[in-house]
Amino acid sequence: MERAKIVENLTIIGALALFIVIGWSSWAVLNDLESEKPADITIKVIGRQFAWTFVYPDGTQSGELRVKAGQTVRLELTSEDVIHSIYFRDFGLKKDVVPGKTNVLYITPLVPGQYLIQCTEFCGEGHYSMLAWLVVES
Ligand SMILES: [Cu+2]
Repeated sequence: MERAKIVENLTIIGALALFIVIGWSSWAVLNDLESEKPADITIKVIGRQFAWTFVYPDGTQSGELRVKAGQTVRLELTSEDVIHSIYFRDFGLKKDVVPGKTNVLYITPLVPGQYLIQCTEFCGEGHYSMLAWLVVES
């Protein structure tokens, strides 16, 4: 076999191996993100133009998400109107909030403080104002 053909075959095999490694590791991360996990508290999150509402297990509602540091929080995300997307910038977490569907997102904030929650799906004229705070208490 001539040298060019050997290089060509090695390139194809190398690229294929690289795609398999990237695909496998991506699948593992995605599977971990999407799987059900034990949580300390479940909070319902309702998105609507142009505000977030957080509903706690005792039925109280708030415009801010208040949790304890170290708690694993299961967020059940629904929308009352259009598609929104909740984004915890400081945690690098984002999930679509879709009408008629319940998406789940887990967060475990460890450091007390205030963190911005944003909508990152253009949802209308007031999209820019669809902000809330995650308050992590010690
Ligand atoms: Cu929105």
